[in-house]
Amino acid sequence: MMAVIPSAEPFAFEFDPEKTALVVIDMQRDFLEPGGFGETLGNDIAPCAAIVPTVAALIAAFRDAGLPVIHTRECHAPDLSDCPPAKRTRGRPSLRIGDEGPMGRILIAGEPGADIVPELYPAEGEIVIDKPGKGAFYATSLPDDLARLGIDTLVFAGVTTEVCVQTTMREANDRGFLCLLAEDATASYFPEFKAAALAMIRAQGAIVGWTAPTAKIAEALQ
Ligand code: TIU
Repeated sequence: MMAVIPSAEPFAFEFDPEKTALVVIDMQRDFLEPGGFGETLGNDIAPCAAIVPTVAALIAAFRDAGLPVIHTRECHAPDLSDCPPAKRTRGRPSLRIGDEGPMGRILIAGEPGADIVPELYPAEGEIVIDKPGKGAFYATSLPDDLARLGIDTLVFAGVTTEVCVQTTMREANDRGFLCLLAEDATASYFPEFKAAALAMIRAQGAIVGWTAPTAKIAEALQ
């Protein structure tokens, strides 16, 4: 049976919950806690850390509805074989990808900092996608996982809105998925970039997708 979120922007979002999955992007200690990758880049982590309870509520709504929750982590192999030098050498961070930080090596798979924050930890059996890029479709099993599950609609949450969330949403949109962003379950280190990303996603008649608050998404899943 189809569900609808009448107040979604830019217009009502109609979807089939049976074919819908939640994708929680990169809610890792490296982006949300002091001493992680996000902070080493010079960012204030507060706006991103603040959405944890809202993301938890959205995850609970999907679990309660028996729908798939997929988690992603931006991270690299310990030997950095999947980290392009152009990514590692970018800018002037206080610590680079692979360097030893307070939560282990920055953005390296298996290190404490690269793992998902305890409040949002994946449940047994939920898919966790480790991705070397900003988008979750590049060099991962996500396309195959979604095909196997018969998914045609994706709800997005996580950080950061204009980097990994928007990149993944655009990848999904180009692959034919209906895309909805939970506007209060996503954040950026730059509030003005979050606002701009939401606006550009839903502009031109949902050129990339729709946005709606977590409470309205949860209501539609009941
Ligand atoms: N720096 C920043 O805004 N984001 C990232 O590097 N990765 C994600 O968005 N996950």
